[in-house]
Amino acid sequence: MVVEKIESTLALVKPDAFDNTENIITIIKRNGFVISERQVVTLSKERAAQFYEEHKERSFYDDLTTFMSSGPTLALVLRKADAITSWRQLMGPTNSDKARKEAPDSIRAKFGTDGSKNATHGSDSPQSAAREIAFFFPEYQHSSEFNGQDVREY
Ligand code: RTP
Ligand code: MG
Repeated sequence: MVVEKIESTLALVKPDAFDNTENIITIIKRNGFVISERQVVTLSKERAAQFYEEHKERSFYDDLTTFMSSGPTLALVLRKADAITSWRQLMGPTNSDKARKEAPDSIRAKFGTDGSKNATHGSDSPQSAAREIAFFFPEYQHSSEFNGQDVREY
């Protein structure tokens, strides 16, 4: 018997795409993800800086944290087999202008603005997913602790 390992990943709908939340959720569900947590939050500049701490030496860090604290963000935990890679694939390239050329069906192509305001975020590894899920949902129980049946679904 093949047992698929269900993964959890953190997705954000960033402030530039917040008005498109319902469209993005429709795409997420159509692609087989289960939304097991959701929360709307407006990040302070400090909290945005903490979330994107890995980029603190980068030239775009100040612009990024200003943007991320400019309005509401929707935080989601998405679950399915291979969720981390699968969600990044669905988002498309980091730069929304590049996404429109290379992956026109992607979420960043459809809803993003440019190279920094790019509609969505997705964790890039199991370690990032664990840290980022805990950042927004400190009580979250990871999939390995579940048989899948107790998970809430939005
Ligand atoms: P994310 O972390 O938001 O899912 O995006 P990513 O992995 O595709 O890209 P990453 O390299 O982690 O960059 C984080 C976010 O910083 C902004 N950015 N701006 N102006 C620029 O050159 C630039 N480069 C990156 C984007 O909002 C990117 O998603
Ligand atoms: Mg990243």
